[in-house]
Amino acid sequence: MYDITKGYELAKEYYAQYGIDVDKAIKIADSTPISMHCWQGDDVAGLEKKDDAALSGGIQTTGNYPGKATNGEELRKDIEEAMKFIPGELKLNLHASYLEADTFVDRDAIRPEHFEKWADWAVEKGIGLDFNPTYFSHPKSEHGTLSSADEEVRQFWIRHGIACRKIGEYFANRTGKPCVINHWTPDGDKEFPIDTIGPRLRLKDSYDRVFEATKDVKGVIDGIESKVFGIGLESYTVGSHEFCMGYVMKANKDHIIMTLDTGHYHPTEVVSAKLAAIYTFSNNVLLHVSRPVRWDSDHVVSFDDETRAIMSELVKLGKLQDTFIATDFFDASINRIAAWVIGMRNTRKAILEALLQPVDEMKKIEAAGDVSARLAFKEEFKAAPFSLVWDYYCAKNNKGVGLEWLDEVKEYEKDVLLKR
Ligand code: RNT
Ligand code: ZN
Repeated sequence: MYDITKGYELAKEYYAQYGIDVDKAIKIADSTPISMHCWQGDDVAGLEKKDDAALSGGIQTTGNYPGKATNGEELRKDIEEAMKFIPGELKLNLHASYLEADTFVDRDAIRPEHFEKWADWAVEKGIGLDFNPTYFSHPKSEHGTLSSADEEVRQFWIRHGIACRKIGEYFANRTGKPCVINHWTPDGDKEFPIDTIGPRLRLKDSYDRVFEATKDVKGVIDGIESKVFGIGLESYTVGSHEFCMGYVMKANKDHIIMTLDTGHYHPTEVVSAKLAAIYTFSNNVLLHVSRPVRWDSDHVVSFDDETRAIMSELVKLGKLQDTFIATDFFDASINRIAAWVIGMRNTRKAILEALLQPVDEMKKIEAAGDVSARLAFKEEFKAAPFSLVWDYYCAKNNKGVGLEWLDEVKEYEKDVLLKR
């Protein structure tokens, strides 16, 4: 290993030339919560006691890497293993399908007690919990959920949404941290339907009912996640971007916000370019950081241009603290703990890098109309000695420098995962 402190001192000097305070950037990056999704650990299978556990709703995990978690204990153990190598403030993001009960409990009957083990675990770790209703992988979700024309089915899912908000409140009370709930429905159609507004009016009414019935719930924030299309539902999505944005803006409630998933737009559309428009009208945004490869493939988050552009935009907007950052990917073709570690580290890396630019100065340059200097500044920091700061940060937090984590995860694979 090279001399990390020496590298850090040098990087500090480099950034100081531009008036950038590296230690301050580290502090902010470190305290920005990232909500790690539990579902990377078992390919979105969940822990419900039912025979038919097939993933549905137009999302898909591909790959058959051995060793996935098959119960709550294993999943928590795997999450703990990943956490050894993920620096910074964390939350855990659970789906309703990760309940733990001795017998099958249907989605409209879930209660806080079914999540007690998760809450105990989070309290012990000192981390917050976020939550998601599971409006998919269920016999009643095959022809629409909250937008279903079958009133019985629609009411079932409304009850599920209501139950989830109460569980969110329980999490907030147990952990002392707000619980961010993400509402995503897969509802859509393989062919373009004749009636395109009926399902949307029903989805709107369903959300209204969920929120009305739980209006006294405290400590919960609700993201409404839009999508362009799902597999098998290619032609029409009820919860489109326009629908969700319309719902959030019309609701005009502080706790109802937009969820932007980086894989949920047309291939040339980017989330980084949408943030400012939404922040013109909203105080918060929920982000699902993912990596779409040609479609919403949910590859492991990469330290790529778009992830960096999103974090950079949040810093420039001054909205890093107002944005709930969550990850959402599921790769079954590699070691699942490696997937978490790589994706989470990349997300944190992009946050730290974004904080190492002279934003105030760049704003001044732009306001003065110096467009040449603006471009020069934008380009200059792309090759800055950022990795020296990142390595120092990981070392200081004892989370493994460089690829140090890899050997340990491989050991864990040999000792634990392959024995399952
Ligand atoms: C699906 C959405 C949604 C899910 C999770 C499992 O396209 O992105 O957020 O990935 O709820
Ligand atoms: Zn998502």
